[in-house]
Amino acid sequence: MTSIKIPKTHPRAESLKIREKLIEHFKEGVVASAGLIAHGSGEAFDYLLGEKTIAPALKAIEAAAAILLTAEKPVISVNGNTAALVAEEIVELAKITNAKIEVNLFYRTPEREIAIKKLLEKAGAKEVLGVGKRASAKIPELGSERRRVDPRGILIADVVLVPLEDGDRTEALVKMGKKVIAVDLNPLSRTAQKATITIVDNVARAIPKLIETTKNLKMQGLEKCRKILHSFNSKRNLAESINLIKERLSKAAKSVELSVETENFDF
Ligand code: PTJ
Repeated sequence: MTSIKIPKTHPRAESLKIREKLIEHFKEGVVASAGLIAHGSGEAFDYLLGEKTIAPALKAIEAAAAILLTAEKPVISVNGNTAALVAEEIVELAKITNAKIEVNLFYRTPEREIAIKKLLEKAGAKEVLGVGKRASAKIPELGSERRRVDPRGILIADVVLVPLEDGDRTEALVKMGKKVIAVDLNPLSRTAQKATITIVDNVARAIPKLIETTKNLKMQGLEKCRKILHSFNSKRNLAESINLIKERLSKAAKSVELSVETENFDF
C-alpha cells in the first residue's frame, strides 16, 4: 500500500506510515485534499500528547464503549480520513455494538461517497448508509453538506460516533438530543468542547482500543456500563487532557532552559 519504504528503525515510523496511508487514499479519491491538511493539524496535537494514548483518553474510551453498548440505535459516522485510517476497525466495532455505518462528508461528492462505501464494503461492511439518494434527510440548522443524513441512520440515532469531525455538526446533533462521541486530537476544537464524550487521541490508536474495551465490557453486562457512565465526567476528562499537554510543555520548556545554563552557545 505504501509508495515509499519507511525504515522500521525510523523514530517516527508509525506516524509516517499513517501519512502514507492518507496519501494513497487521497489518490484513490477517498480522502479530501483538505483531509491531508486536517491530518497535519492533528499531527501537531499528537506530538504534544507524546504520540500515545493518554490516561484521560483511556477513561473516555471506556465511557464511549459503555454508551455504545447501552445505546438503542447507535450509528458510526464515517468521513474520508476515518475510512482511510480505520475502515476494518469501524466494521468490527459496528458488529460488536450493533451499530449502523453511515457515510457523512463535509466535502461531499458522489465519487467520494462511492469510493468510501466501496472501501468499507471491502473491509467487510454489509450495509453502508448515507450514500446517494439515501442521504435524504436534513439536520436542522446546518448549512454544510454534513446536514444530509440517512433517515434510517443518523437522523433516528440516539448515539453517534463521529471520529474526526468539524464542530458544527457535533453541536447540531447534541441539540437534537443525541449523545455524540468524538475522537479529536485537538482538545480545544469546537467538536471536542461540544461532544458528549470526547476521546482526545488519534483515531488510528483510539478505534482499536475502543474495540478491545467494548469486547471486555460487553462480557461484564449493562449494569457495569451504567455504573461507568454514572461516574464519568466529560468536562473534567477534557480538562485533564488539556492539563496533561500543559504539563508536558512546562517540562519541555524547563529542559530547554536547563540546556541554556549547561551548553556552550558560541557560534
Ligand atoms: O472527508 P470529509 O469531506 O468529511 O472531510 C474531512 C475533514 C477532516 C477534511 C473535515 O472534517 C475537516 O475539515 O475537519 P477539520 O475542521 O479540519 O477538523 C478535523 C479535526 O480532527 C481537527 O481538530 C484535527 O486536529 C483532528 N484530527 C486530524 N487528524 C486526526 C484528528 N483527530 C484524531 N485522529 C486523527 N488522525
